[in-house]
Amino acid sequence: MSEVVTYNRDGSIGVITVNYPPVNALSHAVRSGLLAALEQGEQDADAKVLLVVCEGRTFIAGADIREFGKPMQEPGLPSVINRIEDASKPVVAAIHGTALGGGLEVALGCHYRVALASAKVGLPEVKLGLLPGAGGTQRLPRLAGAQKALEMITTGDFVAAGEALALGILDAVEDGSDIRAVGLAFAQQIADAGKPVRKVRELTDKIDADKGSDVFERFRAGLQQKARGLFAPFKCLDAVEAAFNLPFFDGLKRERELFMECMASPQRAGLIHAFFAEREASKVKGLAKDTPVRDVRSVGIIGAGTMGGGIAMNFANVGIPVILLEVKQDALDKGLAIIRRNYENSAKKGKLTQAQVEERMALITPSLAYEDFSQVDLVIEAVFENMAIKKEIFARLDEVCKPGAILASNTSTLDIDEIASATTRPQDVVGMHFFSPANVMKLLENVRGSQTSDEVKATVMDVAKKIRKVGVLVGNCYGFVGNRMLHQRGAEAMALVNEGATPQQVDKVLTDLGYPMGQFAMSDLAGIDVGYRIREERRKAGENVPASWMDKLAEQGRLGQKTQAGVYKYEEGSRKPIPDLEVEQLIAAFRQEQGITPREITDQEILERCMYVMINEGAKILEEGIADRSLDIDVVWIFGYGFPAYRGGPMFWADQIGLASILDTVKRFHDTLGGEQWKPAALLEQLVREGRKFGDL
Ligand code: 3H9
Repeated sequence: MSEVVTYNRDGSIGVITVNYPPVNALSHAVRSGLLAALEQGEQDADAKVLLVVCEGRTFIAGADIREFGKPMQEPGLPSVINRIEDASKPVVAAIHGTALGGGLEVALGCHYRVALASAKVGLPEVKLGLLPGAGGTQRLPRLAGAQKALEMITTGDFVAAGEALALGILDAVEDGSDIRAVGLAFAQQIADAGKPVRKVRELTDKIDADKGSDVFERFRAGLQQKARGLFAPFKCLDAVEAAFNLPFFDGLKRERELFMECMASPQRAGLIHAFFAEREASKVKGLAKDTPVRDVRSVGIIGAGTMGGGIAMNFANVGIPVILLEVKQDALDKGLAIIRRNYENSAKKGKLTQAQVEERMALITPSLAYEDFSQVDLVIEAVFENMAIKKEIFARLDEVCKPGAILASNTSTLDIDEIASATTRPQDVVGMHFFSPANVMKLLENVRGSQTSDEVKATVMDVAKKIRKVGVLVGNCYGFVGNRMLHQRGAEAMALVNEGATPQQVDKVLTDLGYPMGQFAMSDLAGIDVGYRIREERRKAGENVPASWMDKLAEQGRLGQKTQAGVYKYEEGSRKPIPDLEVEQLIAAFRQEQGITPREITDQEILERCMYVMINEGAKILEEGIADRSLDIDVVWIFGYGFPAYRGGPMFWADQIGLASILDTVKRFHDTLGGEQWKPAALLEQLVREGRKFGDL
């Protein structure tokens, strides 16, 4: 008998227990163990009903993703599930935690399903570029109907046990926490009532009801909008439709074909890389697993602007009290009003109750006095990018904060060590770089200074988890990982416009690649004044930052979306960028002033210049140890800048394109355009020489 799946009997119930931490994924050992245990249960004459239950934190959370890409070992999951469905005695699945993907498919192969009220079920394969490939697309519609099955399978969203019960996916939901006891009691009821095996594949009501309905066409039209550029959601739709047009086993065959198409798609590879990269990023290289983590029970935030307010919401959302500090009462009032408006908007959309809005607001205490920070565990400074002001603030924090408080800056570019030098406790100073809008964007780029202690590094990574962000720890340099690469892309995008491209042409190339918005639409969202201030700071510091037409926009008060005019113009209440003739004229005048004759620029050149300059910079970032691994860079870009997860992140994307061809192009731009940014990174040259990839590092 397999060690990960065991069989034993409890009275008249034959219990099949899966124990394969951390999430009972359906590895080869689990699949063959399930088959063996099932056979044992069938042969056990005293077992009237069989029960499938899991040890640990969850029911089976899916196929074992780590086995993807390796040769498949028999038995395959679809045949294991068919075998369960064909069992001679009723089989009950008892679900706790999350029954996901292949896990839910196993449960659908069982004849009855009971779950704890806290459980969730879902078919999230689409998020990995796949579709449920073990009967999920054929069985779920037979229980939940076309509409709900399509929603669940094309979005991958989970459904709570209560809703799953109402949809017919589950047969019973019980309170409590002991899944084995709940499962045994339910299985006993089935045995006592003498209920027969009930095969989901033989249920026809919902199939007959939705046959020929227009739901598939509606979904297809919706996906053209919502799933632009994605492969798997459309295949999911085709597979579910097959459940309505084909007999069950032909539908299974069709599902298999479509599953294999998804398996072979580069999007699947990108999404699975992104899945593991997100989890790996939380394990900081060189930081011992048992590094102590400080308790963060209260937070002070300096600055109630867009950033500070958004950051405050993150903490209030998870019940951590915040003191929000401003210098002037009206700025404080304005900041709080914006936070309230954001919460009220969520309430209007039904995402929060009014009571929750009030609870969260009550967790945010306004303040005008630094002394109020004397007992907080963490302070995050979120004022604008000015080193002198930040140093003044940190010196003040050093005076008022208790020993052991973590002093963090939300700076997006400035030197953490210089900020830390204003205090007597550089070991407690760290960067915590949130991304705009801070209450929405998932990334938290934590920046270690040269003296930041391990305990502080571990704590800020832990804080990221607590506030449901994806934390990445990076080194200290201008712009860290994200903005340092963005800065190169931005400069290149600006140069392309100087040379003859339009902002909308540049942006379209980037959105065609899969970014949700282009470089210039993003500048408008962040505020043109942000980049302008940074350039001005650098000029003041004596750096040679060339003049730009975007400086002129800022000087004219065209600050982006907030003034309804930036690189684009915006209609009242709309975020849709509209190309603006005035800006075209301003750009034309700038070119003339600079003596530039515009030329035709191809989309391919835009793609290569915007992306390869980032890759080359990414290689330098790795070389310098600012990022520990290429996956850290990928995570920064996916969660902070909307880089399409299905391309796996910029460094993974580069590996797919081939580093040799990227290096050739970088060298060509170095020869023709010049500039430090096009100087090939030594690491890139080395990897090409050795025939290796970023992912091999
Ligand atoms: C599928 O089922 C295909 C079938 O339809 C057809 C087949 C023919 N495999 O997220 P966490 C690891 S596709 C292997 O930090 P949480 C994860 O890497 C699959 N490993 O915990 C991590 O490892 P480590 C459909 C997996 O509590 C550890 O478990 N299923 C898998 O925040 C803990 O994970 C999915 O897409 C896996 N399937 O969240 C579900 N899942 O400790 C994907 C997790 O070494 N998983 N690991 O870093 C999830 O959504 C979350 O992991 C879950 C737990 C909600 C389960």
